[in-house]
Amino acid sequence: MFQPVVDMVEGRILALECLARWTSPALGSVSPAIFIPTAERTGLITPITLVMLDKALAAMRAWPPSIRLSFNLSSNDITSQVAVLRIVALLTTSGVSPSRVIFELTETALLHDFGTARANIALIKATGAQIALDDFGTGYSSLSHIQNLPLNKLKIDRRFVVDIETNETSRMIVRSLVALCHGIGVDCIVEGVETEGQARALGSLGCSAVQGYLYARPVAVEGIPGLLDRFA
Ligand code: G
Ligand code: G
Ligand code: NA
Ligand code: MN
Repeated sequence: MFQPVVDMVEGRILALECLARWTSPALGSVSPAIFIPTAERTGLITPITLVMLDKALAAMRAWPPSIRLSFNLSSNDITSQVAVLRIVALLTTSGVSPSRVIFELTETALLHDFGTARANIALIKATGAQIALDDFGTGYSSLSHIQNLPLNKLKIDRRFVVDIETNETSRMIVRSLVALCHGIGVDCIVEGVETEGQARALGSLGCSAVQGYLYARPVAVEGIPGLLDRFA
């Protein structure tokens, strides 16, 4: 599935984030919160990553060139040089410009082996692709990651959006992260925007790049033309 990241000021799609979904013949629809960790434990995540990336890069050929692909990598992917070299090979042979691709990493993904992850991030960035730090503010959020990684984007976790209209602490956290991103030249994206009230509050804090059910739920490949029409 694909869910847009939108510029809420300009009302246009900046990127489509690829999200894994699995319908099992035996179990029906299984949440990625279940099958992604299972695939990570069993060594199946990298084959899944590679199949999904191949499909997503193929789907991108039908998108306007201004729309990027945002793609989640798991800890196992980013800490394996073999996996990253395969990712780079797909990127450089896909026929789409690697500069249109953003790889989303979480901080937990970096913790296991930061040195290897950093070297692999350099391999990915050498293709022209971009790096986003996902779910910032959850888990092991560390300013040293912002200091020590060549980030292009920071995605602020939805936990700060839920109560942004009523909780001054959430507002100040978002305001500070927006200022930090602005100061260091990193694009800031706020996740989980569900209501007009939240969007207004975020707008007043200087946020424009957002993602959430207010703008669009994840859609299947077949739904992308309709989505593009809606934002045209
Ligand atoms: O799509 P949803 O919010 O249900 O995803 C649940 C979790 O699974 C999120 O943390 C999301 O980042 C993760 N996830 C979804 N798709 C992928 C994927 O293709 N690869 C990896 N590694 N994680 C994914
Ligand atoms: O970990 P990551 O940020 O990649 O997870 C993205 C997940 O968040 C997707 O599975 C998507 O379904 C979910 N999501 C996207 N927008 C919203 C939203 O507005 N509210 C909530 N609760 N979840 C969202
Ligand atoms: Na993500
Ligand atoms: Mn996220």
